[in-house]
Amino acid sequence: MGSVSSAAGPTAVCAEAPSAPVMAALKERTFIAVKPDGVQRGIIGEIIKRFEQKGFKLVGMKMVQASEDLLMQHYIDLKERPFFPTLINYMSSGPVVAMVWEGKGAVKTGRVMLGETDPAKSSPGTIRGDYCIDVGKNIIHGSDSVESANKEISLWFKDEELVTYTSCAFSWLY
Ligand code: IDP
Ligand code: MG
Repeated sequence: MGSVSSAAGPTAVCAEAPSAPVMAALKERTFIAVKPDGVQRGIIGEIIKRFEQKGFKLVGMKMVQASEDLLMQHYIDLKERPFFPTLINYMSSGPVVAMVWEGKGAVKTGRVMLGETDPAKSSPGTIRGDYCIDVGKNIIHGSDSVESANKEISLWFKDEELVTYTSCAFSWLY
């Protein structure tokens, strides 16, 4: 008979507690938002499902009718682009679902899960590849670097809106 893992997790494989830098890497956070078209088209649940099933941990979530001011700060790097006014109008056209997901490589893997900015260039199996057609209605936002994730999280969430807890799946994921 081989060894049997307990319901609490495969402790025999993970006898030592991870070092502080390893733990920090497992707590990387990304800002994900279901855009107004994703909300209106009923794709919120599918997006949450994909991040949950991947193994990322949800540490913050709320519905927001974003102000123009918030959106202009969020997209400040794009303010000179010709589509900027349309983008602000699109993003303020209805509520968005703002979320923070945590886990190893959450930023980079999150972007892979989203697909390309242009849904037409996004592979099937990605969120944009599966659920939308047009670059101006691409249903989801995801941070493009750890630095922008930190900026976006602090723009959209107060510290007390983010929770700290241990997921029972942790030792089965890492
Ligand atoms: P990203 O969302 O994949 O990071 P960005 O280049 O940061 O892409 O652009 C932000 C958002 O601006 C896009 O998700 C999309 O909604 C919109 N956008 C980008 N390029 C265009 C365009 O050429 N026409 C219209 N909207 C665009
Ligand atoms: Mg971007």
